[in-house]
Amino acid sequence: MIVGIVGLPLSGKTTLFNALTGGSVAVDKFMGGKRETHRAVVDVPDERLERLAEIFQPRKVTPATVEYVDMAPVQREGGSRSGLDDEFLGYIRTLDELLIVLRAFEDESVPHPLGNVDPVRDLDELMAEFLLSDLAIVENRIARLEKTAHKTKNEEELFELELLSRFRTVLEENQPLRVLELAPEEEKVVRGYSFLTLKPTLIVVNIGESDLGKEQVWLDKFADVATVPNTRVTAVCAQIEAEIAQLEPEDARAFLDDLNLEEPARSRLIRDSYELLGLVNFFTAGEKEVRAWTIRRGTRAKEAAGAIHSDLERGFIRAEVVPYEDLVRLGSFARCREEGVLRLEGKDYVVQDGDVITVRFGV
Ligand SMILES: Nc1nc2c(ncn2[C@@H]2O[C@H](COP(=O)(O)OP(=O)(O)OP(=O)(O)O)[C@@H](O)[C@H]2O)c(=O)[nH]1
Ligand SMILES: [Mg+2]
Repeated sequence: MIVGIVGLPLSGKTTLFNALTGGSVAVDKFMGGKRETHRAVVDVPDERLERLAEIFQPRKVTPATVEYVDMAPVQREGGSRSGLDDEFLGYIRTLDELLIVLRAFEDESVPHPLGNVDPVRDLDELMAEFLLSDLAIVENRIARLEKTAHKTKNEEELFELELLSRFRTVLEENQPLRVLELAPEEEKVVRGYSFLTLKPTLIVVNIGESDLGKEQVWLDKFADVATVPNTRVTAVCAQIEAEIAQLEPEDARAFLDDLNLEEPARSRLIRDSYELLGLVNFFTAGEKEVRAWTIRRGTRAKEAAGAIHSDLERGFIRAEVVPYEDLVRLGSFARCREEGVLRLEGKDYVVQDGDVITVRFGV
């Protein structure tokens, strides 16, 4: 699962990338415009995994991960409304989620591409680009379908045409496609188009050091956006977070205390971006390893077993399932069996978030 960090030039993308990944990619005030990107795989903090590790004392603990990509800035070629570079947009379309960085910090030594600091306007600018790009795809496809669908009366094509017409209306009203809550069969029809405004979106307002504690003032400006489905808005100071990410744990604690912060925003941001992906975690637990596995919501037991190993899917017999809460409350699989909370499930069982699963299989 890949989360792309996108934003206008010099909004703090690389700084935030460093904060999230604990890395130290050089930030350079004059780097704007470079195409290359950085990427890193990051562990998703999960308290449940820690609790399971306390019980099983495994040799190894393996959390779920998410990958972050630090993107080149969004900027229009020659400042025209002609839209963005196709290659750049094509790449953004392959991402699973967008993390949009908006500059809210003041710093005279860092120029702003639009002249002054105004994160609400910057979000409008970015959304306008993404909306136009989606609209172009929708209109192209509608034009093609209109030529054929009415003649052939092909039901699938008519269904898609009707759906895309609704998309066009939404985009023309300047709304992201996320406002539509799609039924699974609708989602399936349009998945291949990878619409930008349909992707889960985490908006990060990058505030200045002096605005720490005044996050809500900034967040209030984005109250409307925050109500859009599959959208979250949060405020952090990327610069400080990047500095904290470089510290040893004790130093980081002291630093946070100094600033009256409870936890680094890093953990929260990673969790937010992970949750927005709409995925489900199940666990395997034993003396050897306690591990989190990532599957899509609605995945059935046999296929979920395949996430662990293809042999487990092929030779799937049944799954022994205990909800995480019960296992932590009772302290062992044996006690769960005695109490009747350990269930045997067949291949079609829909795996739930937090299930601890032992797969029985034979090959
Ligand atoms: N004061 C302050 N400066 C920041 C903050 N975040 C980033 N900066 C500074 O802004 C400049 C640009 O930061 P980058 O992280 O390189 O921004 P970027 O979006 O990756 O820039 P490009 O990739 O060139 O578009 C650097 O000088 C950073 O030190 C912040 O929260 N506060
Ligand atoms: Mg950068």
